[in-house]
Amino acid sequence: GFDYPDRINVAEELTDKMVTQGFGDHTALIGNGRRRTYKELSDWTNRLAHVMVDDLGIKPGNRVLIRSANNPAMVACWLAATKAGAVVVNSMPMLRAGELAAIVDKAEISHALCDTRLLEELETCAETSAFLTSVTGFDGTSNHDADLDRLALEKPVQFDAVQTGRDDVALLGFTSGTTGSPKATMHFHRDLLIIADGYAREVLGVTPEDVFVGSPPLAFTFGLGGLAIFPLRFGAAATLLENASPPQMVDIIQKYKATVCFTAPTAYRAMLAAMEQGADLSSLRAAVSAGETLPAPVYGDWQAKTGKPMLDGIGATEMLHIFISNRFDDHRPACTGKPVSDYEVKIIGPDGETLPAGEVGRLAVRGPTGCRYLADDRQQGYVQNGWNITGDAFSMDANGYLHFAARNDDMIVSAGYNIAGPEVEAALLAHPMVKECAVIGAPDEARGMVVEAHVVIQNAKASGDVIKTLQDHVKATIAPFKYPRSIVFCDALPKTQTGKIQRFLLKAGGVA
Ligand code: 3SK
Repeated sequence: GFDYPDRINVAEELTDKMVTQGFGDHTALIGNGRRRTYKELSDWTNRLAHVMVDDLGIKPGNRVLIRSANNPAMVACWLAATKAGAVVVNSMPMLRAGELAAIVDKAEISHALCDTRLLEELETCAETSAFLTSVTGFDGTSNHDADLDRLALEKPVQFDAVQTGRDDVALLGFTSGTTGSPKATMHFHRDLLIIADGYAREVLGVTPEDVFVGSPPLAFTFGLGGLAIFPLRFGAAATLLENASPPQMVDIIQKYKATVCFTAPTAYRAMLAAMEQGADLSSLRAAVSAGETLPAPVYGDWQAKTGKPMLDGIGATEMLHIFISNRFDDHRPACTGKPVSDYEVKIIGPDGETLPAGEVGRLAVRGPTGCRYLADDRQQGYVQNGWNITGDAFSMDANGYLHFAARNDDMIVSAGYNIAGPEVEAALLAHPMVKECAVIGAPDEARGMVVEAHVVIQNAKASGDVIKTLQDHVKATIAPFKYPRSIVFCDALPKTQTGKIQRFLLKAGGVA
C-alpha cells in the first residue's frame, strides 16, 4: 500500500523536497543544450508559480493547458502550475485549433501556457472559446524572451506550494477513444506519486545515478511518467528531446550515457539498426517498451545484441501508467508479463465472468490508480464493480503471465500513437473530392499499424496526385501524424443492409 500525508503537492515533492533531501546539486533536467540541477529547477518553478498566481491570477483548481514539445520549459511549467494548485492538461504541439477547442471546452480550461513557437493555433482556438481567457507564451528554448520568462526573472525563488489534498485532482490526461470524442481522465496528486513508488521503484529500480531518455510526448501520461515523474522522484536526470527520432535518441544515449529508455518497438528496431552501424548503447540498463505490441524478434534481437532484456509493459491513460510488466529477472517473448505490485488483473468474458487460463477475453484491472473520466457517461462502461475494463483482449496463462491478443476497438495504434479512425474519416469527408470513406488500421512491419483510408471519390480520377492532395488536406485539418499513409480507392464501401459501413470486411481485405 501507499501511505501519503493528507496534504501533499506532487510538484513540491519532485522539486523543493528533493533539494531538502540533498539532491540540490544533482542534474534534474537536460535539454536545449543546458543542464539544470534540482536546486535550479526548484528556483525556476517557484518563480514561474509566482507569475502564475500574482500576474496571471491562476487559482487552485483552475484548469491550465500547457502546449509544448518535450523540453525543460514544459516540465517547469507543468510543475509550477501544479505548485499553484492548478489542474494541468499537457497537450501535444501537433494539435490544431479544432482539437485544442475540444480539449478546452471539455476541461473548461481558463489559462493556457504555450511555447511561443506554437501560439498560432492556440490563439485561433482562444478567439472563439467561452472558457479560455488567458494565453501566455513561454520560450521553449529557455532564452527568457517570452512574457512568462521575463516576468519570472523578477520573482523570488521561494514559493509556498499550495497544500493540495492527496486526493485533489492534479492532472487531466486526455485520450481520444474510438469515437474521436475526447475523454479526460482525472488523476490525483497521490496517483502521480504511486506510479513512481510502484512501477518505477519495483520494476525499474530507479536510482539517483540514472539518466532517462525517450520519445513519448509529455502530453501522454506514458511520457510524463517515464520522462519527468520517474526521474525526478528518485533524484535522477531526465533528457528531453523536442523531436525524439531514433537517431537523436541514439546520440543522447551516447552523449549522456543514458541508462533508462522509454519508447515504442518501432524506435527500438531503428536503434538496433544503429547498433549494427557501430552505435554504442551499452549504457542502457533498462529498455522499456510500451504503447504497441512488442514483436518477439525485436525483443529477441535486443537481448542478443545488448545482453539485457527489453521490458515490455502495458498501461492506459485511464490507469495513468504501466500496470503489467516484464521484470529484469522474469521476462519472455510475446508476453506482457505480470501485474505490477498492488494491481490485480483478470480476464473476463462477455458477461463479466472470469475466464479460465489460456482463454482470450477482456483485460480487467484494479489497483491503486484507476479510471475517473471527467463528466462522461462512458465511466459506467469502463469501471464495473471496482474493476477497470480496458479495451484490450488478453489471455492469462496457467502461470499468471499475460499475453496480448488484440485491441477491442477501432483504435489504430501506429508507431505508438493512438489514432481514432472516425476522426480521420471526418477530416477526409470535409474534402470536396471525397464522397465516402472508411478508415482502418492496416498491419505494417515498421509501425505496427498504419492508417489506411478506403475512399470513394467524386469529380476526380484516382491518381497519385489525388492521394497527395487528400493526405495534405488531412495533415492541415488535424494533427499531421494522423494522416492516412495508405489510401485505397474503391467504387463503393461494404455496408450492411441498414447502411452501416462494415470496416471489419475492409480489415479482412474484403471489398464491396
Ligand atoms: O500502454 C500504453 O499505451 C500506456 C498508456 C498510458 C500510460 C502508459 C502506457 C504504457
